[in-house]
Amino acid sequence: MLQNETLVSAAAQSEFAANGYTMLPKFYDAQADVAPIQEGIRVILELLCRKYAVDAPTDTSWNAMTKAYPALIAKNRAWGGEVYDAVKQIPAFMQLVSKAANLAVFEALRPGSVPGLAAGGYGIRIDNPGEEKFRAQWHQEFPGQLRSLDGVVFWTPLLPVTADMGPVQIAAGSHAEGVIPVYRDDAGLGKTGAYALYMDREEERLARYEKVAPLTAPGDLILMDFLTMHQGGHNVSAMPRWSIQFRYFNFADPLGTRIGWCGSFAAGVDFSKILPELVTDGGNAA
Ligand SMILES: O=C(O)CCC(=O)C(=O)O
Ligand SMILES: [Fe+2]
Repeated sequence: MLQNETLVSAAAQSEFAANGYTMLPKFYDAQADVAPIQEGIRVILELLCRKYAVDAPTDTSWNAMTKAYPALIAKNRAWGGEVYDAVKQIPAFMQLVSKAANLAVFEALRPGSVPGLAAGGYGIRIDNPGEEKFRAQWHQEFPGQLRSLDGVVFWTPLLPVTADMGPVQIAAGSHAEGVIPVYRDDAGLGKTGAYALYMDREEERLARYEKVAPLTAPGDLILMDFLTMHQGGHNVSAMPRWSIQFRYFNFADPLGTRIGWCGSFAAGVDFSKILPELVTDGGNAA
C-alpha cells in the first residue's frame, strides 16, 4: 500500500476519482523504459526501408519515426500497417506494458480490485498529419474494450507531443455520465470498428465538461477511466504522433464477471451482441 501511495500521490488519486483522468509526469524512465522501444522501432523501420527500397534516414530513432516512417507511407500507405503490427511485438514494449509499477498504479486507482492486463488492449498509435480515417473521435473506452466497467487506459508518448500534433483531449469529469449508448456510422470515410462508433447526444454531453489536452513527453503517463470521454486531437503538424496505450481492468467487477471479461473489437467480438443495451442503431454494423 505504501508503495502505491508513493507511485500515485494522494492528489493524483483524488484527481482521477473526481475528473476521470490524471497525468503522472516522468512516471517511466525515458532512458531505461522508453529508449529501448524507440530503438526497436528504428530497427524495424531500417528493415522495412531496405525491403521496400525507400531512401530515408534511420540512423537515429528520431529520424526513423519522424522521417523514414512518413517517407515509407508516402510511397505506399499499406506499408504503414506493417509497421503498426510489428512495433507492438517489440519486447521492450511488452516489458513497459507489463511493468509491475503499472499494477501498483491500477491498485491505487481501483482499491480492492483484482487487476487484469487486457489482451489485445495494447498497441502503438501512429497518428499521421491530416489522417481523419484513423483518428479516434470522442469516445468512452468501455464499448471498444469491454473486459470490465472500471478499466483504466494507460497512455504514454514516444515523442514529445506539442499542441499542433493533436494531443489527446479529455472531457474532465465526464465519467459521471456513466455508460453512454453508441450508434455506428462510417462517416463516409470507411471507418470501421471502434472508429465508427459515435456516442448518443455527444455534443450535448460534451458541452457539460471542460476539455483538457495535457502536453506530454516520453516518460509521462496519462491515466483515463474507461468511462471518461476523450478523443485524439487533429494532428496539424508535419510529424506523426507516436504513442503507446494499454489497458488494465478489474476481474472483481460484477459486470466484467458477468460478461466473462470478454474483449471487444480487437478480440473479434461484436460488443452489441454482449451488451445490446449499449447500442441505439438497432444492431446495424457500420
Ligand atoms: O492517442 C489517441 O489519439 C487516442 C488515444 C485513445 O483513445 C486511447 O488511448 O484510448
Ligand atoms: Fe480511447
